[in-house]
Amino acid sequence: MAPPTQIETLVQESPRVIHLSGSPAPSTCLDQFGDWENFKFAPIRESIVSRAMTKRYFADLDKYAESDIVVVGAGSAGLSAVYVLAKTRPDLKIAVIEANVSPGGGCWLGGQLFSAMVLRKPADAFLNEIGVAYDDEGDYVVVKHAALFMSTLLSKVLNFPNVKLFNATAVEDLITRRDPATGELRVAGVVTNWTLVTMHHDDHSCMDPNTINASVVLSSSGHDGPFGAFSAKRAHAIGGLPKLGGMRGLDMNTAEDAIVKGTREVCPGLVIAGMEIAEVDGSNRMGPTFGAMALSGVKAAEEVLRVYEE
Ligand code: 48N
Repeated sequence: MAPPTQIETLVQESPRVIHLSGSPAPSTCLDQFGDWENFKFAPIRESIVSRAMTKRYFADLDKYAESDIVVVGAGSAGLSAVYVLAKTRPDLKIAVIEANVSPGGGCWLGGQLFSAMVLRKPADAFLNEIGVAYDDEGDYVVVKHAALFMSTLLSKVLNFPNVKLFNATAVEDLITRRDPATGELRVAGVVTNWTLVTMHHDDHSCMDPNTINASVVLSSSGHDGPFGAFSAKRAHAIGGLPKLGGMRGLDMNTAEDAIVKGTREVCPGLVIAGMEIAEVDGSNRMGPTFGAMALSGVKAAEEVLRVYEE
């Protein structure tokens, strides 16, 4: 009879998780598992799970009802800004409102459903900051999968104690104030509702919204999707923004510089970043390159703090 192979010997001696290489896996938190016959979860009652969720959610709603900063849209520009803001000012309360159940916007794929994601230099600096590996191709870098960038950025942002993400929640209006002396309109927060409610105001009776007051609103709601460029369009509609330029055709070299340089406070209390600023300025679009989103977020954070500290 043939002698037992190295793997068979190892399994007999230590029935733990064995790596494909045949060497015993290093001890991990998972070493406790193995006797699945006698496996059993700790006991629970359903109401305990319900209370664990609702207690926390409503405590957050209460805490962030007065936020220092509200960010509309958890795409690449918005989340890059939140990362810089939360790291720079851990004392500020930052509420992120995202209409989709899944945050990340258009940044889960590189372009036309391809995986790899291109960022032109110097946006590689942001990848170095958050610790995302890439191939260096000279004037640009390539992240092997856009989801690696977005999942890393999301993980960093969600780990900040002063950030709260309200996803599946839409901003459906802006809170505004008029300067008593000048009559100038100032944005002072956002009006929110569950996204599914927002999408059914036309076919259901009145379903009133909730509100979040904030010193500064940063809107990075993108250029497409059901709510694209939301704050720019709403600010224009209520007289806070004199005109909308409308996004122009694709020109990578022109677009990315314009988006980063155009990121700014467009009316008192409202900073706009990412592709949404293309709708304000009539900038070109850049298509499948994301460096401008990351650096628009970096600049937006500076703009937001300038406005906050005024
Ligand atoms: O990813 P997006 O759409 O927006 P940005 O500006 O962060 O990144 C844009 C980028 O992905 C591109 O479009 C690339 C570079 N292509 C350019 C081109 O030429 O095609 O994220 C916006 C997020 C989304 O997740 C939306 O769901 C969300 O904002 N959103 C809202 N969330 C809450 N309330 C709203 N009213 C709302 N509107 C949009």
